[in-house]
Amino acid sequence: TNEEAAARAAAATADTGGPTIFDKIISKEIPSSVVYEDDKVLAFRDINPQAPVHVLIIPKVRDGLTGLSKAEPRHVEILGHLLYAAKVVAEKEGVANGYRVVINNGAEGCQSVYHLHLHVLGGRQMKWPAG
Ligand code: IU
Repeated sequence: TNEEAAARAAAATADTGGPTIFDKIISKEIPSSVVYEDDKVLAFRDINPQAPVHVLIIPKVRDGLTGLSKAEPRHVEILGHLLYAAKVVAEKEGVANGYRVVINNGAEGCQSVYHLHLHVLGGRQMKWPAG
């Protein structure tokens, strides 16, 4: 199934601390559909959307934040900034009535890109529990 394939893909990747595709998205070397941007964060449409609205929000400077599990006290400000940006993005995308914010962490959490990112999903009825 797609679900199993996604889980396998995530498990096959590891947190090497090396550059990721998101560096090229930040530098605009790889084009993306930007929905929000400020000095600290970039929000762009997921290339493989799982809902009518599926936006990723990332810090422009990774600073060791390959994933949430690497968070240190110095990251508290950017973590709050990312979460606030999720609210702004949801409003901009017209889904403020209902949406989901997700952080996949680590292989078992289905993380596939090791540059911290929030998923903002909306535009359809979400299910609980998440898969
Ligand atoms: P994950 O939480 O690490 O699994 O999420 C990574 C997301 O990045 C996933 O939803 C991909 O579809 C998405 N993505 C992207 O938008 N553009 C890309 O070039 C690549 C992945 I590679």
